[in-house]
Amino acid sequence: MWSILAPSDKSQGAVGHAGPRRAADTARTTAPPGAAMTTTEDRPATTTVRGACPHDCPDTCAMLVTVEDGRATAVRGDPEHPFTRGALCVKVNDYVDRVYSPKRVLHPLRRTGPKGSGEFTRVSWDEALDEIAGRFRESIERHGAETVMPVSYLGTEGVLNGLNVGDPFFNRLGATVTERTYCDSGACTAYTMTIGATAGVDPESLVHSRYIVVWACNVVSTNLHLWPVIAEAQRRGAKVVVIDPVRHQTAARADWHIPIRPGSDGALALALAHVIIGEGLTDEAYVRDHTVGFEEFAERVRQYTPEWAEGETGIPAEDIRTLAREYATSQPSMIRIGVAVERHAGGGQTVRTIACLPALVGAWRRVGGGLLQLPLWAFPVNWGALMHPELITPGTRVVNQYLLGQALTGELGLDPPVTALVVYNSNPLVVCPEQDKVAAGLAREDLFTVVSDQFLTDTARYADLVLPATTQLEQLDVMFSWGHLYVSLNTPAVAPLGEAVPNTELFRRLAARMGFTEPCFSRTDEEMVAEAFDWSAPQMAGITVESLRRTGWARLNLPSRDEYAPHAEGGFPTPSGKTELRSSLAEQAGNFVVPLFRQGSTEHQPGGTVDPLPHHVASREPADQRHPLYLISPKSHAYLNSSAGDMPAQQRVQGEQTVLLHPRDAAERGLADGQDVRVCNDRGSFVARLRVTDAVVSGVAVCPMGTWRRNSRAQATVNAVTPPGFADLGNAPTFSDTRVQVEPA
Ligand SMILES: Nc1nc2c(c(=O)[nH]1)N[C@H]1C(S)=C(S)[C@@H](COP(=O)(O)OP(=O)(O)OC[C@H]3O[C@@H](n4cnc5c(=O)[nH]c(N)nc54)[C@H](O)[C@@H]3O)O[C@H]1N2
Ligand SMILES: Nc1nc2c(c(=O)[nH]1)N[C@H]1C(S)=C(S)[C@@H](COP(=O)(O)OP(=O)(O)OC[C@H]3O[C@@H](n4cnc5c(=O)[nH]c(N)nc54)[C@H](O)[C@@H]3O)O[C@H]1N2
Ligand code: SF4
Ligand SMILES: [Mo]
Repeated sequence: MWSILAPSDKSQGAVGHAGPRRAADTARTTAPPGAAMTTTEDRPATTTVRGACPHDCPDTCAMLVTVEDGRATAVRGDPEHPFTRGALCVKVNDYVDRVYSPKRVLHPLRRTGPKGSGEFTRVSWDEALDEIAGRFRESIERHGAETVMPVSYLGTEGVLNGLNVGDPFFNRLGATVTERTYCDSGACTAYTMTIGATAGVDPESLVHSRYIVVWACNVVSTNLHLWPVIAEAQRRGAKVVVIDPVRHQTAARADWHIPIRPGSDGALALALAHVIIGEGLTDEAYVRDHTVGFEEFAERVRQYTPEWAEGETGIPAEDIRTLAREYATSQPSMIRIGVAVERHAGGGQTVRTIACLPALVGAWRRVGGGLLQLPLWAFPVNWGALMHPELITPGTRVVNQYLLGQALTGELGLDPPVTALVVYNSNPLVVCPEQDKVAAGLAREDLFTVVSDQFLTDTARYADLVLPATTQLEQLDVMFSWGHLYVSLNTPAVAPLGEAVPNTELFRRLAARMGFTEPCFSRTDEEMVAEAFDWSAPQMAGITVESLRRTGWARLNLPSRDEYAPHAEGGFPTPSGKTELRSSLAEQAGNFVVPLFRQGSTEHQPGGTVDPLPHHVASREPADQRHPLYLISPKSHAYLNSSAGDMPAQQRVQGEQTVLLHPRDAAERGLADGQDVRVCNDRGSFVARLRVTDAVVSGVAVCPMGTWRRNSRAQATVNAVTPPGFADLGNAPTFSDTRVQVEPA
């Protein structure tokens, strides 16, 4: 039954337990001494090169790449890395097949057929760059530079080639600034308001937790290498609770699965606070010393009774009381939030409320207690040197790329309109809501579209020019992690295939063609590595580029997982230095997007008033007779977002696009397991294979995201029905605030 979200895959269970750890970095040296970072010459016939998985995944695995006579022949997880523990996942353990896939784009391509047809002819880099520069200049002359819009996300997560690699170029050009809030933006705003942009706990310290609440996260699929840590805690006696509308393979391994109605987590969190305070389960000293606003907070949550929350969540009031009591009294207790909690109208307040809970019960006091979400903030990344926000022309408009469909079809009323689009590190036709609008926009004859990718994605098929991008084995990069505390250096294992270039090189070439002379446009990759982090920060003590060249990775210089309790004595990076149950930032600044997702000044921040106390926000899309079912679209097990969605091995594991329904909902509609169904609402529809299972809460349809349109039955995937609205904080998406009907196809 659990194979529904984890189809027939044995490899995912292969992560072992940490073996003995070697202290000496030199014990891990495999690259020949003196091997240059960027050249692949002068290596013996068979070598092992140290790399790091490039994916937007919390695990950031340390990879060992076997290279024979200049060709990569295998990748494997580094057995010495305490988090990777020698195993990659089903998405990556055949990465070599991705690198050498016959589907790779290896040369610049110019469109010859209609947009979307996928008909292209090979052109030279010179021709491609000339055409881009010429078309940009034409468009800019006619409409002004804001007519150019970049779209990028986290196809690769490396500091060099990832989220910000194109920012200096587009800032200097004067292009529309895009806000990138797909993932965790609502949570980051909520944390900033509540506990500050803290790195939170060390994920490895969860072995010391006595109570672990996995709240909307399918760890075994999406954060695989955390599972052995949780399982170890479980063996040591911790209770593991999963709060999720789906009894997936992570829920199946928990001690207690609490099924919940999508979008109602805020109600649950408020009721937990109600019980904790009402029953006197708070850690009074911690609350007194390390929180602000307790009295008002207590007054606020008085109205949110478990009985009320039962109506919202579908969880029996008595279970809510039990959860509150156990969570408060089993110290140290830990909450691991997944992205799904932020993906509805009240997602921001939901995370705000959850972030208050550890302080109420004093969970931060001990190693293994607190909240786990984004250890990324522990890395001293030099964001400014990456983005160069000072190159933005003041007043330049900001458009959220979540609204791409509306931006391209004119619905947003942009003046000037977008007439030139550059996509890299992203596949918006699959990952963006309002898929039909995105497709209609991309089909515009007057839109000049450039896509840089490794593959001819659904989006790339609409491009006028496709530019070939290297894979991680062909490029230098340095990596932070949002799931552990190790920095890693990815040394290129092989020379770039064909004429593929790293994103860094792509933007050097574009900048040169546009005549940009600022020093940041001629930085080499090695120079960018040197700028990527503040190497003199205390966390980096003992770590240098040189040492990473030898070791591949290193733990940040922080206390060990057995000692690290970052907020035992408070010290939250909020204005008051405390957990702000009543948020001064919410009161003063209103709503905002953190700089990671939106570069530049505070201009055009969403703003508005935000109640400084946590509160309940109802779903935006209420049920109606035509669309009575909630739809959620969690991550696929075998794809990484849409990456690998066209790879045969992963397709075999994932199977075709599927929608899950509870037997009652299927029966009501006369639908049978295995039949093709249409999932629809007023925004669009898609066709999927029906799986009838009581693993999902009744009233909910579940369709994993990541399938490509062209590999689906009706050329449409789950984002054909998802809405464009923002959640209450951080302009987070509202993928989960979606209602649909399911009917025979
Ligand atoms: N295999 C795989 N791993 C991945 C990725 C991938 O695409 N595939 N993507 C990576 C990325 S970019 C990210 S952001 C992370 C995300 O990883 P997760 O945080 O795990 O995110 P999701 O898979 O979206 O959702 C997790 C769970 O939330 C549940 N859920 C949905 N709506 C609700 C709700 O309203 N309330 C509650 N309580 N639960 C709900 C879903 O059923 C699902 O089990 O995974 C990363 N890892
Ligand atoms: N319905 C629904 N929609 C979602 C989500 C959901 O849960 N449900 N999740 C959202 C989340 S959390 C996220 S993070 C986003 C993810 O959105 P994206 O980051 O856009 O994810 P991918 O679809 O994997 O697209 C990445 C693309 O970058 C390409 N790529 C990889 N490496 C490189 C490189 O080095 N250079 C270049 N030029 N290209 C490269 C890959 O081949 C791939 O086509 O999707 C969001 N969309
Ligand atoms: S996708 Fe995640 S789990 Fe898989 S190899 Fe990469 S970092 Fe590790
Ligand atoms: Mo994400």
